[in-house]
Amino acid sequence: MKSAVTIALVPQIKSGPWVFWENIEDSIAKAAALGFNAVELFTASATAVNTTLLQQLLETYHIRICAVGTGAGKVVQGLTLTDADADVRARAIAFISEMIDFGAAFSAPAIIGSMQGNIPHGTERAIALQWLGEGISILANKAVKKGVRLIYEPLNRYETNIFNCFADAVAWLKTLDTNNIQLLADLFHMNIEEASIPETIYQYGSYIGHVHFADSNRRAIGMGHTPMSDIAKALQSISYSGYLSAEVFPLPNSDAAARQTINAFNTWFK
Ligand code: LER
Ligand code: MN
Repeated sequence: MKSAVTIALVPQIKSGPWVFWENIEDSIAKAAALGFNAVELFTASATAVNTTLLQQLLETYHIRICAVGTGAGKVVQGLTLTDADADVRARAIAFISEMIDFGAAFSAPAIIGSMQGNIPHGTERAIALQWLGEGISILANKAVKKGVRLIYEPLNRYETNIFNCFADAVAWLKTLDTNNIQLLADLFHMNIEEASIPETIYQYGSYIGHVHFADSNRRAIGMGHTPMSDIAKALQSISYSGYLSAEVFPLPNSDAAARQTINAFNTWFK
């Protein structure tokens, strides 16, 4: 298993659960100094960061990009894959498609979290799920061509009314004509929605492609009451070999949250 920490470069969402917010070089330097294997980037768009500069930074600091988040498409531009307006859905697909290109240049998958949206008022659930399935299938096929997976993230009930539990997300994924989608196990969302996080990991382990490493209160692991021992055992027992990426609030500050995260990672997984 590999460690990662989030870097958000979108000023409009400064209150979100991301560890580093500074300019990209300082953030990457800090992540590398703490010994993280990778950083997860949250950018305003696919062109927000100069990729040549980014490549140089990754080489200088011997660190990788583990994934790119696409949520700015919703937060900044109001796009989702389930908007009732077909034009907005098409722009959401185009936005994520460009993010797949951006991530794939660094062998990193794109994550569909908040871009899944919500079943709109006045729209039948089956119709909205059809829109979501069409969009995600197009994007999963695009990701195949780029040699990366697509990561879909079940969110808690306060963020989406689509799928909150792994069981429902997996049942729906099986209806799609693609096997290039993996699920994101965000321990914060799972703490709210799953009956048991370890049992869910045992049951759906083969679908897990990424983990958001967050405690029950969305602070760094060890700062809440999530039972990490059983979760670590479950991840080890399914031979999870991907990243545990700290998508947590920068509390009490970014540096302390990052340090707490890497200490927790080393405690449970080294
Ligand atoms: C994104 O990874 C996520 O978990 C959402 O809750 C957006 O904040
Ligand atoms: Mn998450």
